[in-house]
Amino acid sequence: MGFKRLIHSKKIISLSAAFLLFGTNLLMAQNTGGTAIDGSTTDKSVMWGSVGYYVLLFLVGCLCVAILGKILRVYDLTQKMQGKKGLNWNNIMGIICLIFLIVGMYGAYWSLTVQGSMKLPEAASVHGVAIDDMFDVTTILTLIVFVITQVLLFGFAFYYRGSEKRKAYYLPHNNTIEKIWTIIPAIVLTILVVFGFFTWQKVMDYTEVKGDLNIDITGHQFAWELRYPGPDGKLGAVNYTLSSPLNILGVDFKDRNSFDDLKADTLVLPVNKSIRLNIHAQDVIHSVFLPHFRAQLNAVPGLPTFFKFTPTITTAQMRAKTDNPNFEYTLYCNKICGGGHYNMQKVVRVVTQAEYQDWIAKQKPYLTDKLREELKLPVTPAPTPAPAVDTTVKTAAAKRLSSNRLALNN
Ligand SMILES: [Cu+2]
Repeated sequence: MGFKRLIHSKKIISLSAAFLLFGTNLLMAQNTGGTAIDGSTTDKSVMWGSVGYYVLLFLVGCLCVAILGKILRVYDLTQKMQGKKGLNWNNIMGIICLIFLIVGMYGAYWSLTVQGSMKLPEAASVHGVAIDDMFDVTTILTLIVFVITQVLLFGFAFYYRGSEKRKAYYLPHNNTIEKIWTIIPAIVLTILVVFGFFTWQKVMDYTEVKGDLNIDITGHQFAWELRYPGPDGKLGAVNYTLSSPLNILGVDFKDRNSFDDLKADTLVLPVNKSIRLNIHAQDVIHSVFLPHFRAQLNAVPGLPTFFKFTPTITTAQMRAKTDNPNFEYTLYCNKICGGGHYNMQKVVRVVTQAEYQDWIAKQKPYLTDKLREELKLPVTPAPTPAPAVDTTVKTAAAKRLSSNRLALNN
């Protein structure tokens, strides 16, 4: 018996030693983990090191619980051998349930406060506020249900733990309870679904509104291309079969509206104006993702689509709000579309109307002289179409833009 116990303890000691050695190696690997090429410390070995560290902690925790269980069992048996009562396992299990409830609730609170603080800053678009409201209502409701059910579950397990003093009440069926726990969740879920339906209707606003600023965004491996309308406020047609190294987007110059279209590197948006992003893809599925505006829509080859939103907070205002002078809105690709997927990012800048007009006046035409040569188009500029009534660019800046275009074409 003594020898057996010795072997048993030897097993435990050697297991602990192996874990210690493993843990020390991991910790050393974390400390000596080299820095990445760009000087950042987000090395993969560090990440896997810390994953291994937490796995190890979990295993050590399990080992401690197992050892504690064995000690209690030995204590229980020795008590019984001495003719005493032994441990009350019902009490132990009840207390474990209570501890689980308290630790679990603290864990949920920690997750809500620490990880909850990592969420995005306030929504910078009209519909984004509605989405955030829906998210908040859903979180609050589920949080209330979570707290009530967990307290009842573990509280009951503790309070009504097995006892010789009382007998369990046999409850085969109770219609009142059945009605309560069917009707209340049904009402709450109906409210959530209806709320979600109306929010969705608002987000996917497909109505054509005069004054929408149309911007073409095209995804390809691995970049986004932007095309803005010229002074006519209209984007020319595109046809992917016309794509060439000089005409990447395949803009169709049989359409007169194409002649004054502009290309841009940064997605600049005037604040409080309805923006319509016309979304295209040329190779695989990409996804236009504007997290700060709570907007995302897939870019599918052969299936042009669009997403409308109205930005409400300028970049300058957001910099002041977040107390971060370097803050920039960003456009991402949210589909893993290949090796360079991570590179499909663009800076988005929300500016005032005046700033926007200054910026658009400086953008270069999509139809470059080289492209004009390739398409054998006359060097003289195409006649400017009558300005559209609904555009917001009928100002001095627009006139300046018009003369700019003439200058560039000459
Ligand atoms: Cu992509």
